[in-house]
Amino acid sequence: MPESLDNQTIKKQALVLGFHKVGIVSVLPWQAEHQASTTWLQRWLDQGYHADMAWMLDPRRQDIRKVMPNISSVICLGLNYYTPHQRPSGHEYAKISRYGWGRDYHRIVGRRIKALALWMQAQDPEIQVRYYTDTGPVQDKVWAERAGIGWIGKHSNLISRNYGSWLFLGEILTNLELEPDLPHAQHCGSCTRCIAACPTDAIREPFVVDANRCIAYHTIENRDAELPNGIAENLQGWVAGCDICQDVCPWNQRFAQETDIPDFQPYPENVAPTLKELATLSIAERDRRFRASALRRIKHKMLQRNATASLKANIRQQEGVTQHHPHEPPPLPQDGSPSE
Ligand code: B12
Ligand code: SF4
Ligand code: SF4
Repeated sequence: MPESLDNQTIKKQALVLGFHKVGIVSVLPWQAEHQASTTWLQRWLDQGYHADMAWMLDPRRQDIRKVMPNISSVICLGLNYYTPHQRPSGHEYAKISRYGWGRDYHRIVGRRIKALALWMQAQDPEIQVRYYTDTGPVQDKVWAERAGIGWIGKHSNLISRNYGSWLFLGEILTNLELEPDLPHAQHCGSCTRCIAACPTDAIREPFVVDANRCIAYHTIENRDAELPNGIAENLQGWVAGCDICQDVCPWNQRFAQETDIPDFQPYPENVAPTLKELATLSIAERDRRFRASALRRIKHKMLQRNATASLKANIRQQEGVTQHHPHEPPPLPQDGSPSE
């Protein structure tokens, strides 16, 4: 197994390529803890929390050696995508989540990961690599937490001390032997803001999101002609993903920093589109607006469905028919809140 590159040299190169976070996990010698997260994954699957995402059942997700049998290390990478634009607050506006505001992160992160992987191989042809960003049967967040990039918060997203949770994640699996970093400690403490703020009670318990109840799942993945009632009534204007649990997180409120990657700046029409215009958007217009965007994954009919459902929910609310999700304003965290 090659040992030609070390931890620090790889990290330096990752930073040169523009990554904001990098950390390394060694899976040698193989230990049970490398599979520990699969207990949670299996439990999540057993409860049906994956909804219609059958691809989540891929057994390789449970054991990284099935993805790369001669794996020695996982190089985890993060790219900050936060931009300080704020959405307007009127009911007439459609909300697009931040991950979809700019160019498709699969391309932007993928291009950089590929560059790092090719650079590694150029240093030593014995080095083998496989790389992913949301694209493989690999648990991106779990490996990133072990690599010390951040911790998995109670909303189940990975939070870093420097950028909050506005980080896209990816990783390089390699046969290269590398010195590992320490896993990141938890810093949610007794805070439960994200759980209290979720309008559909999708965070069933700390760290566990049921996709069947999650607005992000229904607006991005659900291809049915209609959204279930409990979701449609509580969309709050979201038409593409949902950022509510991240927006309320104190780590994001205090530590988000503007990204230096121009590709993540929002397309001008993505921050404040109206529900009406998206509900009636033509296919040609949708293709023009979302060119090279991650939102292309949301089919034209789905986008129209989401916007129409939000419009209808607004009308019902004005008529006083809808039962709002009853929750008190989220409590301020007592401990575990960011103190630096
Ligand atoms: C499936 C999926 C979804 C599904 C399910 C969400 C989910 N929480 O799993 C849906 C469609 C709902 C979704 C939504 C979103 N997603 Co998504 N999604 C994924 C995907 C493909 C797999 C995640 C996964 O393995 N889920 C399975 C469950 C079991 O895992 P988990 O929630 O991660 O839970 C683990 C831990 O919480 C832990 N755990 C569970 N319980 C407990 C209890 C204790 C005590 C402890 C210590 C640990 C623990 O173990 C679990 C299993 O390993 C990843 C990409 C990838 N390949 O990893 C992107 C990914 C997670 N998504 C991402 C994003 C950006 C989003 C959205 C923010 C997009 C948006 N704005 O709408 C939302 C966030 C919604 C939310 N609150 O989770 C990013 C997250 C980046 C980050 N900083 O964390 C990822 C990593 C893609 C990427 N490469 O950047 N997503
Ligand atoms: S993304 Fe929205 S619906 Fe899903 S868990 Fe977070 S707040 Fe709830
Ligand atoms: S809102 Fe609070 S509990 Fe939720 S992820 Fe952020 S710090 Fe953790």
